Amino acid sequence: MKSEILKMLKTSSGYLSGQQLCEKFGVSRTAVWKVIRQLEEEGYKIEAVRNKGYRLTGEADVITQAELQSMLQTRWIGNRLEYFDETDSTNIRARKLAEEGAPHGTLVVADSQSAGKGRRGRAWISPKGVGIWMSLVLRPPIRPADASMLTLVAGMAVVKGVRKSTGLKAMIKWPNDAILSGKKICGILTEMSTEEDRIRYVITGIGINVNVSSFPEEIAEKATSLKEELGEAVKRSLVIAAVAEAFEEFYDSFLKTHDMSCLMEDYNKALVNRNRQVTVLDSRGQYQGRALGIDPEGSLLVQRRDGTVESVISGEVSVRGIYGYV
Ligand code: BTX
Repeated sequence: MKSEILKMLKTSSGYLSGQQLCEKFGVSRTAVWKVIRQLEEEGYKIEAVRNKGYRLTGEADVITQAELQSMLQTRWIGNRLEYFDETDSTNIRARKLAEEGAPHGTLVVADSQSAGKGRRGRAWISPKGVGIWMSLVLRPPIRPADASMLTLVAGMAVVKGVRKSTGLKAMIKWPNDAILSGKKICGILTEMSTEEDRIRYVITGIGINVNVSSFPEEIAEKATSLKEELGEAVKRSLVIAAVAEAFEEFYDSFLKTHDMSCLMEDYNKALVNRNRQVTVLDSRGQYQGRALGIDPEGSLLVQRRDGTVESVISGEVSVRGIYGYV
């Protein structure tokens, strides 16, 4: 009922009468009033006028379950939706839910994380009320070896969603960052659970700095937010909805071939590393070359000075000029 009332408040041009709401939902005036109170507590500004009813005044940057349900236009992402004011990590929450049988497309969103995770045990800074910290439970019918490409699918979704909701020309830094002005706005963490040679589930965690206005000193040089780049605050639920819609579109294309063949061209257009000098750090050591783009398997092709082309599957790839690397 809460998300329905919210939807009605958002779409109605005038006042919504309390009486009409009572009749529509078959509840008492007090029950309606309680829902309005809850929405106000969550941050919505609602004007109540006697004999007229309720009206939303002004935008609120809220990402609660009711808000997201009123915004999402997806087919399967968010059919189950879990929202936390605060949690340790949405990836941890999503993993728990997946273990308990949560369906494909379950979306976990938090307003803040106390133990946001990056790759290899690194921390992801996730302050309250200013970012998108979310994770998707996926149950893809693919081989475990192909799951790392879901990070690339998510990267494309973030870039498209950010462009659509803000107009900012976000770019992808292979394999798991999205950047603006050479600084990181988003990190993606994909984790999976397998059984023999089968995927039980994949968790794709996405962190986007939306209205973050200051970062700790150690990342201040290499991190930025949509608000910093745009010069004004951005409504997080809009970005979440746009990213989720784009994810569904790209995921469908990915599933047609179980690889990046259908997406490769668009991916490479959004790839900030393309045609730039990169330094590859992998288990064999370090070398330099020019990034050519990804191949259908999602590997980054890097041309060495002697002309040979390496296919980089994993490992740290640093890009000259990005995040201040030299
Ligand atoms: P990563 O290992 O590539 O990047 C982590 C590094 O990025 C950190 O060591 C730090 O230098 C830098 N960093 C930390 N916080 C931020 C930030 N807010 N903005 C920019 N740079 C930062 C990237 O790992 C994967 C991050 C995934 C985060 C999402 S949030 C929702 C989900 N839940 C969860 O616990 N993780 C994912």
